[in-house]
Amino acid sequence: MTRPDYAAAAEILRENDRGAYTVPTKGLYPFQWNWDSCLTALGLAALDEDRAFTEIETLFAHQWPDGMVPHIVFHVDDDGYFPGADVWNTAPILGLATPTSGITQPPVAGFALARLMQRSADPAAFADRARVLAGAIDRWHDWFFRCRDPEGQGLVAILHPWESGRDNSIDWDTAFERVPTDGIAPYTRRDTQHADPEHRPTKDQYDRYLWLVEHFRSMGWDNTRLHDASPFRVVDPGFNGILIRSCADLAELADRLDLPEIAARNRDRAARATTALEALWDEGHGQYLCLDRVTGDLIGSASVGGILPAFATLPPARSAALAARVDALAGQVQFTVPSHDPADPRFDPLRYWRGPVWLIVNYLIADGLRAAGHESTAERIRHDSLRLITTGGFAEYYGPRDGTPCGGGRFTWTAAMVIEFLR
Ligand code: 9WN
Repeated sequence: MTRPDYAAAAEILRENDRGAYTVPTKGLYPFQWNWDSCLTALGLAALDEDRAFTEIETLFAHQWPDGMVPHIVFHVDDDGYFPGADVWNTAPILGLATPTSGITQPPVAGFALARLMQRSADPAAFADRARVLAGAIDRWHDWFFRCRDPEGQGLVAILHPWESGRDNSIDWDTAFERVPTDGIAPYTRRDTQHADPEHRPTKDQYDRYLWLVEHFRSMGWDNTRLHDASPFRVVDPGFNGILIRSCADLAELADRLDLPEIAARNRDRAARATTALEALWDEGHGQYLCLDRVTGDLIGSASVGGILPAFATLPPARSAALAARVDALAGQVQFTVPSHDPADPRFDPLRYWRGPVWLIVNYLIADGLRAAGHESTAERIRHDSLRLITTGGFAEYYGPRDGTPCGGGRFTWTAAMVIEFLR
């Protein structure tokens, strides 16, 4: 891989920079997204460390009073995206100065902040800012276990597919059948005007996404009530794996920043969740599965969400099995890691999270596998990721069979991951 790709990636980051935050891509996503920003900060750091910290600080400036960090911050008016600020209606209900969405996203911030500090040329210069952010991330982690694990089972639930970041994964299909669609306000989608509708979620899925938003809104976005009131409550191993890694990384960083209480709390959260994660392991699939918290059943859907826990520190036998799983998938596609098992008849190679490859997910899996000693699998993922850029440019996601670029173009976090892969 040659330097021009690095230069092209840097150009995309600059192009999507709105001063104190970046947009995922022009047109399709005109606001700030939570996990996009945190992962983008890693790429930004290679260009301008100060700007990288600002990216995360801007997101956390919109943390809710209860500790949640929303999945979208609507910094500007733009009707190019649906559902916009008026649909969520959080600002009037909660008295927020800037409107946000009312749900959250995968908590990569703890990991991202720790990595920024590890890599910093001058960590002492950023220590004060890191301390403030560590406190805010600790409050977010506390929110997760208070509001999304009210019975103290050790793992947190998502209440909306958008929270997982893997919006239309096959993982949600069965649980989604419980979500009604009656009574939702008429609406016009915008995503299908920017991207190929065949590569996006269906209308039926959008109706259910909207029903959940309207349901939570009708309850005043009161997170002390939403968990038990949601017909969709799923424990996603990928989401929890990310949370475990962020708790563990935040704990280590807090030690270095002389914040012993934050360190102890997050070490404890990571340990408890790692133990609880074991209940999601499925020997038959050779990976983790989602758990439907309403029925108590594991969901028989072999998605990349069940491989993503490789990002966290796992018992060695689990990491080894996940590496073997990626190697086995590599035999079925041209580009790893498909977001769903191609052997499943529901696999859909170009439809968003039902088959395509996403570079951010590749990065997280490769990072964890490398740390666990599975160098060759990690290297294969890195190699495939960079080949996708060469053949398809900086797309939002790609077909795993032939590398077809899909969704939005000139995509920020794809560019950030390329910068990371080229380090
Ligand atoms: C809803 C911004 C986001 C990503 C998600 C991805 C997609 C939004 C959408 O885009 O979701 O949040 O409207 O489709 O699934 O992971 O954060 O890039």
